Amino acid sequence: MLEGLRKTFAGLAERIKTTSLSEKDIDEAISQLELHLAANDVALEVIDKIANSLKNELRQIKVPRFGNSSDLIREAISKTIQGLVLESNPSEIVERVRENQRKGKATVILFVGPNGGGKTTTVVKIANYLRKNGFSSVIACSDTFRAGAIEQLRSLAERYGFWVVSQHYGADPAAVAVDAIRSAEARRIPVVLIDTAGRTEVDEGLLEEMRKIKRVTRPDFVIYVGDALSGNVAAEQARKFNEYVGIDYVILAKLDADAKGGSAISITQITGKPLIFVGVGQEVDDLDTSPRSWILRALSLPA
Ligand SMILES: Nc1nc2c(ncn2[C@@H]2O[C@H](COP(=O)(O)OP(=O)(O)OP(=O)(O)O)[C@@H](O)[C@H]2O)c(=O)[nH]1
Ligand SMILES: [Mg+2]
Repeated sequence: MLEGLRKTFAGLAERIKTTSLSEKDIDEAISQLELHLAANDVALEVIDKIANSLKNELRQIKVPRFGNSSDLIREAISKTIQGLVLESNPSEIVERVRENQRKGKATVILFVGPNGGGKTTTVVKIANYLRKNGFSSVIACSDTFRAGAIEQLRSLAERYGFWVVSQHYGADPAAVAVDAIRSAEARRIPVVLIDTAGRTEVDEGLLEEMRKIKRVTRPDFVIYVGDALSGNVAAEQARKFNEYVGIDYVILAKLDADAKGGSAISITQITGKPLIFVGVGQEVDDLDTSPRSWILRALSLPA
C-alpha cells in the first residue's frame, strides 16, 4: 500500500542522513524528491507545498556530529504530511444524527463520485459504521442509470440486513431519494444514505443530476467518494464535484490497493475538504476512521 510514496520519503531520509544538510544538499535532495512525488501522482501544486515545507523543516535540523539524523528527517516529513492531509472526525456525523433524531428529523447523506470509484460499497460500509454507533439506515438507490446497479446494491445491502428503497431503471434519481426520506421519517429511521450513479466521463449531465438531487433532498452532508487508484485524476474530479455540486467531506476508496499514494496526499489540498474515512478493502468493515494516521502508517512515518 502506497509503496511509491513510502519509498520516496524513505529515500529522502536515506539520502541526507549522512550529510551535513548544507543548503546545496537540501536543494538537491528536494529536487530528487519532487521528481519522485510527481511520478507517484502527487498534484503539482501539492508538490510545491511539500517542497517548501520540507525545506524549512530540514534547514532547522541540526545533524548530530556522529549521529544519524534519519529519525529527525522522518519526523520532519511526517509533520509536513500531517499539515497537508486535512481530516475530520466521523463523530461529526454521529453527533448530527443524534441532534436530528431529537428533533424527529432524518439525517440525509448524499454520496457522489465518478463511475466505479467505490460509492455503493462505501454506502454499505457507512450504514455498517452507523449501525455500530446505534443508528439504523435506509439506503436509497438513486443510481437508476447503470445496468445492474439496483441488484448490486440490493444484494450487498441485504446481505448485511440494510433496508433499500429503489424504483425502476430510468426513474428520476431525486424522486427515489425523496421516497426514501419519506419512508425513513414515517418509520422513525434516523439516517438516509443516497447512493448515486457515476459516469465514465464526469460530464455536465452527471453534475447537473447531482445538483438536482442535492436541491431536492437538502442533505445534511454531501460526501465525495473518490478512487485512489485513479491518482491525479481523483483529485481533479473531486475539485470538479466540489465546484459544481458542493461537497462536505471526501472518502478515498481502494487505498489498500493503491501502489502510489499521490491522491491521498493531494485530494484534500485540491478540494479544501477533509477526508472523513478511507476505504481500505472490499469488506464491509474495511473503513478506516482516522485517515491521517492510516496514511502515515502506510508511509512508515511516525504519527
Ligand atoms: N480494494 C478495494 N476495493 C474496493 C474498495 N471500495 C470499493 N472497492 C471495489 O471497487 C469496485 C467498484 O465499487 P462500487 O462500490 O461498485 O463503485 P461505484 O462507485 O458504486 O461504481 P458505479 O456504481 O459503477 O459508479 C468493486 O469491485 C468494489 O468491491 C476499497 O476500499 N478497496
Ligand atoms: Mg454504484
